[in-house]
Amino acid sequence: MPSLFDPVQAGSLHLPNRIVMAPLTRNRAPGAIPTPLMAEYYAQRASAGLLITEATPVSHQGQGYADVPGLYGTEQLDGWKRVTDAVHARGGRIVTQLWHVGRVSHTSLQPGGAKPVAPSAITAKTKTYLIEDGKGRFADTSAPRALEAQELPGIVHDFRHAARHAVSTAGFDGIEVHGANGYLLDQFLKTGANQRTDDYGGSIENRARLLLEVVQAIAGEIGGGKVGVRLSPVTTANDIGDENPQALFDYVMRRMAGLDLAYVHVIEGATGGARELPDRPFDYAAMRTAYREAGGRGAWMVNNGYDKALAEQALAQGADLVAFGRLYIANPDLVERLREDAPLNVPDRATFYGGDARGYTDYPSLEMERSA
Ligand code: 8OZ
Repeated sequence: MPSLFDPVQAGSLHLPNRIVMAPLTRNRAPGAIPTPLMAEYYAQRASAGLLITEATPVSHQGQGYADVPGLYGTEQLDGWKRVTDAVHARGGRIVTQLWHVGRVSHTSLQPGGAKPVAPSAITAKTKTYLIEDGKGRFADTSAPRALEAQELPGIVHDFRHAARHAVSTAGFDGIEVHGANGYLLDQFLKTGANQRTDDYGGSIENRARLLLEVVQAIAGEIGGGKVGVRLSPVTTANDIGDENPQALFDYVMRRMAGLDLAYVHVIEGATGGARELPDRPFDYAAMRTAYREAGGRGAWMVNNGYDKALAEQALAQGADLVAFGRLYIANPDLVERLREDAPLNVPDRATFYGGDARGYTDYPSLEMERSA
């Protein structure tokens, strides 16, 4: 049985261990440009088998929160290049998570103050995060407009374009498509947000179409072996839900199987919350079986509330990689701490979103603690 500290191949990514830094929104990129502080933050965590960046909009329209870093402008790409250089200098591997928030946005964050876009004109009962006069606050999302069918190739183009530049200009080792947590691609997937009557709504095949087109386009651009996909079958994050997630995700997995992906990343349960949802049972093993039986060979990455014991259990049950979120906020050397069963620093919620180095790059490593 593999341990967390054994290497694994994920598509074209060779990972020295099975511990992954989950994507974590931190809102520390004013003007959507990655900063030198962000380079330091990711480089501190370079011993992870794989780093996944915070969610990163592929277009201005794809942005839904203040001070998240983008991946569509020259200065943004230059900023990210400093991040990937710093991680590579420390021997790490880093992919970026490509994001379009869809309806989870606010007119003040959209180009020209326009309405956010969505599969259907249904407002998400959720909050977004704005920064005004240097002060952050949560605000209701704005009412969206439904995307016209002829706009969808433009969305696919934005993802493909961002993926190309992520790898060729910004120096990332690959990308992860954010298909989870109630953002645009998840909105198209699920009945709670998608009431379209065209080829992108109604049946499971239609609702999965945009996600599959995006992943296929990116795989064609940079090679499937550099592409991961994040999914959250039963989360209620950002007011999302589906009438029949098992059938939906079994179908998505069978279709993904042919794309030779690096990995599939599954958030089990409610994002950042309960792993078991009694009112929404879901068989993750069946989802993985659907993928494997259709020939899918990507690494299987699990996420949500894992500790070392639960992670080892997941590996024993067939997972290949485990992504840790909150533990990585507070423990830059999480790999070493888990290896030694050393005490873990506790993350400070007050500094999760926005701010400066405090609660970001000032969590100590074991080495720092021992030499203090
Ligand atoms: C927390 C705050 C803002 C965004 C996600 C990108 O849930 C996010 C996110 C998380 O996937």
